[in-house]
Amino acid sequence: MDSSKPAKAVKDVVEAAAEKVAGVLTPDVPGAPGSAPPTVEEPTTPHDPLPPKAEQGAPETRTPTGAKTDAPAIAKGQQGAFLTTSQGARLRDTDHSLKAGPRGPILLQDHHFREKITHFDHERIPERVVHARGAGAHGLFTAYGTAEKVTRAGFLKKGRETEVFVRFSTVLGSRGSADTVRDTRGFATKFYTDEGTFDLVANNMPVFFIQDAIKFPDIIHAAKPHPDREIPQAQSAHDTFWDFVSLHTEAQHHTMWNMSDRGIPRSYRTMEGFGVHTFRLVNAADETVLVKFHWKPKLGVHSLTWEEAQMLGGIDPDFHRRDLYDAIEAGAYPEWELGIQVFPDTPEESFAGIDLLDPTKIVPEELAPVQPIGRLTLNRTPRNFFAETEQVAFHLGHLPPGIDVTNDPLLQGRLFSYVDTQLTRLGGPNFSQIPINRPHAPVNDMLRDGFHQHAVHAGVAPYRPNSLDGGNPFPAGDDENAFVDVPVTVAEAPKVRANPVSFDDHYSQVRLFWLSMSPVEKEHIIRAYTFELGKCYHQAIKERQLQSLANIDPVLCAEVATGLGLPAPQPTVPLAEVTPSPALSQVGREWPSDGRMVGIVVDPDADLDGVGEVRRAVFAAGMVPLLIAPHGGLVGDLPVQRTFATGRSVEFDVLLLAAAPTPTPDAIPARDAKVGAADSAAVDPRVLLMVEECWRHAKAIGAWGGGVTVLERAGVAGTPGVVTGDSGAEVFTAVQQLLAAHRVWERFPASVA
Ligand code: HDE
Repeated sequence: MDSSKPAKAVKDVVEAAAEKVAGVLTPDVPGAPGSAPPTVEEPTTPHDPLPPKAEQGAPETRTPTGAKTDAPAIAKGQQGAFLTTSQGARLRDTDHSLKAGPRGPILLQDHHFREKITHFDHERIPERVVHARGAGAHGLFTAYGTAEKVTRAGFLKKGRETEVFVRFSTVLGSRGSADTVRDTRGFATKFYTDEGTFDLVANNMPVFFIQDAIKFPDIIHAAKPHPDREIPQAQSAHDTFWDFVSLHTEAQHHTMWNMSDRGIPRSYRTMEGFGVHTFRLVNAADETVLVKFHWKPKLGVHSLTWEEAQMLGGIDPDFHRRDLYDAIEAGAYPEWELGIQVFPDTPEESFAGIDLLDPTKIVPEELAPVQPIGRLTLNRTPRNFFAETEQVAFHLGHLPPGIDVTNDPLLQGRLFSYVDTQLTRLGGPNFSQIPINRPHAPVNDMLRDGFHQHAVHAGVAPYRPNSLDGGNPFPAGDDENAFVDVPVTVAEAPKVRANPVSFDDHYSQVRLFWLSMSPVEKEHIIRAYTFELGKCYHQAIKERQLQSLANIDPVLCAEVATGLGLPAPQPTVPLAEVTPSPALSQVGREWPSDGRMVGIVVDPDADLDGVGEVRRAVFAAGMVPLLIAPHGGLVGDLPVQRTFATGRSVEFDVLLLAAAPTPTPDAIPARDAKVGAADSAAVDPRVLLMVEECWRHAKAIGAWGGGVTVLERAGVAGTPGVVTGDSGAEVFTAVQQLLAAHRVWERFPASVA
């Protein structure tokens, strides 16, 4: 290769690769669009629509009243080989409007033009007022039967399988915002049970900013972009957010969770989920217990580093949804166990001194263990994002017999809000008839008409009592599995706008969370507060928040104050005596590594047999190998997924180096911003950058053969979590063991205890 003439050299390489590749290369890693590889020429022979991709699901074909139909799911979208109008008339041409001559104006009579443009003009619906950015997937919930004693809900009986749809989301950003911002994540699950739909509308954090739903517009207005400039998008690092949470100190607990690594999850697959509120379960004997719902991910709880999250915002703003869909496509089905913490249903509605109606408090798992009651597996991606993920409508009032609500004032307000919001977002009261929302239980309500009515109701008497429709529908009797409104006694009390006194403690559990963190997690929290407050303009707001930090912990406060260049205040309330909860920490254990991304740097001089072997081992371990090479196409017989120009370290969980590629002709500053001015005589600077970033982000790195030279050039050889070996297989095994701990934390000894 003549590197003195880069443009020509690149052309030669590309032509040689293209010749070799023609007709051979089909993607063997997840993510390629379409269910069949396209031809270069435009297909012109009419045929039926292609089948969906193998891993794609869709809502079951049910009628608006919940009955199963035999219609093939694909026919719900489109059918037949020919282009038609919305009324099914075949069309000859959709590329030219009907005009008065080739140079004349469009005729009003062009009904195809008008239909096409009018429909397009109305394609958008309002995004969700919160949780606008989300990604959904279909799956299956299998009950263990362990909850049978405490609830009569049929879907929780041993061995029952229930179809589900789950939507994960961020809270603050608009629909097109980045996935990896620091924020709370939504984790909403629709269980299509045969006794009525159950929606568990959860978050990845177990507490909330406010104790009363009437404050929801306040916290959201404070956290969303400023109303004048509409910045910043999808983040809490701004004055109005910190203004509110520092004045409204019941928000401090949730804020600490956001500042912790939980605010930047590695993946939806590595998030816990929490119902937040306490619910009431009722069994067949009408006995009740209070419970909190938890989702526990099979892969453990893991997060990004802050720098990774920021880089991903630019390099792959769809990182979390891509990760979810790629994992399902690769067969690494995401799994969670559903668990409950169970508390006696006493008149005080408290446990171990913790008020169970206060949504700013947790009950540590060490005091009330989470008891597993079933397993969720996500195994199908949506076929159509809008129809499924956008149109799904969750509501806390979607409850089957056996699950009831409590008087948590946040939960009570949510019971109103979730139907109300769909009326605008989904254009009317019939949103439960949209395919993704159709129940899988027989529906016989007396709701009629309204925009977008899909049911064709029979009869003349949608009222009760009636005799004209033979009395139908009938109320279910005691033995006919009706929903139970548990007749809870409400204590005699004046009608007031006030909270219980027990809600007044705003700091003790924040301290509990802080003291439960490992040193490295504490450092991340300090850095997050320092960054976020550092982005605020007003000193009064920083000082006010420092006062809250002083009431939580003096070390935390002092470290953040130093970063802000402000004095650390003294606490205004006594520091709480608390027992840490080790279950809150994310580090220190080992987890499976399914669906992780393994980047492998290769070039034509690499040990390609060894690389082929490693690729097979990575696939066999349920992970995805991505070959990173000087150019696209093939290296040897191996297909390349990333080039030095397109790949970036943040896409990979571990990096393997099988070669020390010399700078390729496109490694010139004018072409590639990643090149920089580094001395890149020996190794391509973009490969060095990849190694440096992986090292900084505490990722495992492995090398064999020529790859060992890269480690030496990057100055990381022999450091913790950097392994070398005689063969790719040996190196991959060692790296896989490191991956079990998620990151090589010992690379960064923490400075706080
Ligand atoms: Fe929500 N929330 N929320 N929320 N929430 C919505 O409903 C609301 C709260 C949560 O993927 C909205 O359909 C109020 C807690 C998730 O479609 C809206 C209050 C928790 C999602 C609404 C809360 C959540 C929403 C907006 C304070 C965790 C996304 C669009 C009392 C337990 C669901 C919509 C999806 C969505 C209201 C607080 C979780 C406006 C009034 C606490 C996961 O109705």
